[in-house]
Amino acid sequence: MSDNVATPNRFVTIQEHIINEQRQHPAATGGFSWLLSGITLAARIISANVRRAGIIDVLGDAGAANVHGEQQQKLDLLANKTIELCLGYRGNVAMIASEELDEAKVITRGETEEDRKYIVVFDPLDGSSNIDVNVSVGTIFSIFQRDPALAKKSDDQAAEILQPGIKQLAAGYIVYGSSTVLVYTTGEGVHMFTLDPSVGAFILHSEDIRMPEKGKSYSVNEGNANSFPRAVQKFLEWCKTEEAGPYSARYIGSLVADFHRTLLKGGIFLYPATAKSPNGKLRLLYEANPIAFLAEQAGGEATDGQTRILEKTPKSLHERTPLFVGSKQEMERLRRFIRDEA
Ligand code: P6P
Repeated sequence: MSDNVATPNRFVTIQEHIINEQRQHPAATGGFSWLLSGITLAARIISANVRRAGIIDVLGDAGAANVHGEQQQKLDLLANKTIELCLGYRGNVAMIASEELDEAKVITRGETEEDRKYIVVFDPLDGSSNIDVNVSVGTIFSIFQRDPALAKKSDDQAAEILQPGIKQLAAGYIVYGSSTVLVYTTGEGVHMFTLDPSVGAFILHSEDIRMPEKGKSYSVNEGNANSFPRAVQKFLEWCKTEEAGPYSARYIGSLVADFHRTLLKGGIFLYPATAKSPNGKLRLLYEANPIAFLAEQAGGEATDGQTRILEKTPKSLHERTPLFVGSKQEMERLRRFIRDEA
């Protein structure tokens, strides 16, 4: 081609990336890729609404509270419905669970097991209370295969959903920030895409992201510090010493945004048990688990202070957990303070 002809940069869309990943698994039927494309469609719709929140009537309270007693935002319900519809159209998702739904929901009554193969759990719009002040928010998702053996043990249809995080087939998040970025893993590394709104496609930004072994910041709501476990208080005091750096404090108050920074820059995010949330505030199934899967795939770690997050088996859909996630060096340092306090 002559030199003076502009050639578009070679870009890879998320659909192409997912298909390429699928080709690594000869047994893959394409149904999983089809499901992931349902999530990327929902992400584009939610992004369009988040970006116009001040213009269209989607700001503010929806006038109802969720199962956790939290005031639902209009965008929470819009995001929830969008994901439910986009997954329903895929025809292979048996059940969903969401922060905004009290109970698990059957969305496909297909005839064959292939029709009803997957379970998707998600937080449709994490950090939504920040929307009104234009702070980044996000969607977090996690995909499992159904486990009929669990269903047989209980008449609760949600039993199949209560699987440990190590069973996740895929996990990811979309952060609606200065740009809309989707990060996902299927267990083959962590990959990041940026939404190009001019063409409505997620374009590959980085493949196989590695979390730095050590970072320069810690991320925690220090307003709760007086009720943190003593070991956590000592760790944070250490972070402020010349010996440690000191570390910078960075806290946005949206899990997805705070974790996205930790994934790319390293460091540590902490949401410990507090007086107000004695079991931690974050939910195991659709917040801690997907974040932990991504962190470990990128070379980081995630625990509840004692146990690896991915090895915890949920006892209920909306179970909460303390969450410590980040670079190996900070996680090891925290572990030493916890061991010394034991
Ligand atoms: P706090 C948002 O409400 C959220 O669920 C997470 O996104 C975030 O990490 C956490 O709560 C913030 O909680 O108590 O610091 O406001």
